[in-house]
Amino acid sequence: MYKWIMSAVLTIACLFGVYLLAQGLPQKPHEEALPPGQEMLKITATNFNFDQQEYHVKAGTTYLVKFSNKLGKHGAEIKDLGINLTESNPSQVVTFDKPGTYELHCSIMCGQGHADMKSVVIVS
Ligand SMILES: [Cu+2]
Repeated sequence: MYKWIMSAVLTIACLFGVYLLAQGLPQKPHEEALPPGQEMLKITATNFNFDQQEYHVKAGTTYLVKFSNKLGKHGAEIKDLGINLTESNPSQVVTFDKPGTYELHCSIMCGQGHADMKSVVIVS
């Protein structure tokens, strides 16, 4: 008589299990999925600052440059290297060929602190 309840509960339990599996899994491969020889450079922006004053990268190495906003709406631009990352275009694969110091600045008019929102990327 209550057979349908059992199968309903079972179905819900199965769906929940699949949901948990789907939620838990994607995290890891994302971090590990860099091709061999490629490294990751993460740039995070908050209101009127990047998370580091200086980003250090190795010359001649290819990086997956990843940008994200923690607070506010910003962009990350390095004009000399042709890099312009925003929320809608948050990553780019870049090979830093030439050693040097490159200015990184915000590319989106974000407010009062915009003009001073600068860091440097040091390639050495
Ligand atoms: Cu800005």
